[in-house]
Amino acid sequence: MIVSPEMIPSASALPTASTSVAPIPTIVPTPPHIVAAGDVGNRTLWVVVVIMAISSLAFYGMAFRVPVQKRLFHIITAFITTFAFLSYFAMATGDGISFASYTKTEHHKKVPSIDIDVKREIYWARYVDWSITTPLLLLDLSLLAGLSGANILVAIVADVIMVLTGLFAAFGQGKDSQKWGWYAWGCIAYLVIVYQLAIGGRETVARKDSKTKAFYASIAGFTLILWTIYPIIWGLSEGGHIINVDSEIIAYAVLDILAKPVFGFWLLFTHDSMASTSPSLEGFWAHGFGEQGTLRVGDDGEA
Ligand code: RET
Repeated sequence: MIVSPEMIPSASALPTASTSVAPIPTIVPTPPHIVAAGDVGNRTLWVVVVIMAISSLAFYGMAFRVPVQKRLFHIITAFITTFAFLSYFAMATGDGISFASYTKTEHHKKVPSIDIDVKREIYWARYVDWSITTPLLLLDLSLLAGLSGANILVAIVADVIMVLTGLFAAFGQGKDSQKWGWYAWGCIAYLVIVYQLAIGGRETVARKDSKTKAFYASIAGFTLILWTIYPIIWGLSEGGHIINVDSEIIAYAVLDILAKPVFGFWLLFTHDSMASTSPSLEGFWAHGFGEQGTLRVGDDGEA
């Protein structure tokens, strides 16, 4: 459009600038509400650091008391508590912790409801620990039952999916349905593990001696009951924000002590007492590659 001089309004028609400035309403952003561990939680983390360290030393000690052919369970179990020691050390020192943000609506009777921004501590080191140690725990149980390689692989992959979906759920920034969606995938993966241990494991251990059968039934039963409590605690803490961070730490600490050191001592003492029936691993595990199997530089495979 072309503007002609007649179209410009006279000075009197223009709005006049006023000298008084009206007060500008100030918006003070309310800082987010922080949900973090207190003294009790921190002390609990340190207690578990010590328990995991002592158990690891004990398991390595037990490993050296048996011949290398009988050491597989000892080594796997000692690795489990070593990873747990490192993860608890990370959590107790303040590393391995991050924050997840969410909005909480507070309902009031007389005044309108208000939304509060909340930041809750998420102990991500837990998930790193679980992604390594729960497959190792499954390996212990699978080897005891004599599960096939194919079944072990399915159980371990399902386990890693369960832990990773739990991690995604814990950090989910989106809608609640998204978070519980991740959680649901984790629960489905957990059912795959239960199937492998309860159905597959029971079927294969049935071919073994009665002592091993009875032992597998008790230790796998103990494991399944214990593992089922983890998603419940998750639902009450990281998921539903019903219990505080200290209670979350204590609940996981009790479960972790039962699932790792108590499980480990039970497994290794029983295994050592059944030494005559436990398999002896020769070959690569005990001796490395022998003369015949060793590939030398320069070998071209021709006679
Ligand atoms: C999550 C949330 C997603 C759904 C499910 C879960 C299960 C976790 C379990 C953890 C076990 C941990 C152990 C640690 C040992 O120290 C990830 C909480 C099913 C079963 C045994």
